[in-house]
Amino acid sequence: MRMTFRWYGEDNDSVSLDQIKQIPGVEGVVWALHHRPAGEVWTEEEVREVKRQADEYGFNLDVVESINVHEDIKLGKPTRDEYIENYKASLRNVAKVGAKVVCFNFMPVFDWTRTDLYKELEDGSTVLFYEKSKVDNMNPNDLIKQTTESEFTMPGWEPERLATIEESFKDYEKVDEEQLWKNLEHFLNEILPVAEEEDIKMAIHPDDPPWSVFDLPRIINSEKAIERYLSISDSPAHCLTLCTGSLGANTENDIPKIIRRFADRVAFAHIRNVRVYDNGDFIETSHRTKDGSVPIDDVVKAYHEAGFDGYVRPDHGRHLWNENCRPGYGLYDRALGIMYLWGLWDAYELNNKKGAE
Ligand code: DNO
Repeated sequence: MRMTFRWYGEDNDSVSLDQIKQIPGVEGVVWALHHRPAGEVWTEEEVREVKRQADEYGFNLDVVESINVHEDIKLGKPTRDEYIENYKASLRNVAKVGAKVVCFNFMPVFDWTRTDLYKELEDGSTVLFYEKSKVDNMNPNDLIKQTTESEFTMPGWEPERLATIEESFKDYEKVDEEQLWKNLEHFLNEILPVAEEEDIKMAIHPDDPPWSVFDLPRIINSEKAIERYLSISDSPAHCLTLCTGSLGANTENDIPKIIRRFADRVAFAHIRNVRVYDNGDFIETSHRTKDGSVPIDDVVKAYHEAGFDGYVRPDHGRHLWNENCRPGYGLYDRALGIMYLWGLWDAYELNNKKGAE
């Protein structure tokens, strides 16, 4: 497993590259041009600038998260063609600085959704929280207001996208799940040949949470959905970002089983834990198995058994020790998460070695 750490870029993150450098075993930063709205081309000049910054610390730029897909592509509007061409141009440019994996998602309008960004846990740390009944009864505009109040812009909650929210909701009245699958397939048929040429794996991120919010269709949310997704193409560029926290919010998703089944198509692993309550609420906890509902020890075991040599990152963490950081993306808990993942991995390695002796 190749360890990475998400970094939002110079002047856009509370965590610096020299801090990341001190976390054991991190080879690369997971990056993006966060200032570029979905649909625009990422220019060669801009991506080369990120490369220059990462080079100073010896980090690779193998993983991009995300090049966001313009809403018109998800909606299948005639204007999608231009945005698809721009997406191809961005793929060609990120390949120039060594990108090997591009994470993306196909969630209508909203990316990940939470009702509370600073819910206090028993230990005094704060975390991201999803209260199901609240979302079920909430006006989307209130959720937007609350999510974007933070001093940091939230990935997937960019102002340009949210400015056209009412129009988007109207457009989606005509797009059901089947239509969304069709629009996704069209996008993939266009993009995968370019990705293949550039030696890039396109790794779709599952829906977070893995169910419909505000009656918008969501389709990448279960083992069955992943099976359908992967059957769309045999291209080596057609891959997954397997996010344990997103899929894990539905306890019917047996994540170690999903990994054991599809490990060879996982290009990028997001590993984090969530504690799911009987009423459907969930809270993000520390990475440790005992602290949540996802068996992170078995998740790592499944990757280890598969000889996984793809990219991994610790995902969201708690906000600890009064850290002022982007919600879910502080330094401390993600660093602790990495050490937990290495601890498990090394123990499974040792176990194998002992077994072979
Ligand atoms: C949230 C992230 C998501 C993810 C995108 C991938 O913290 O996991 O925003 O980056 O869904 O496209």
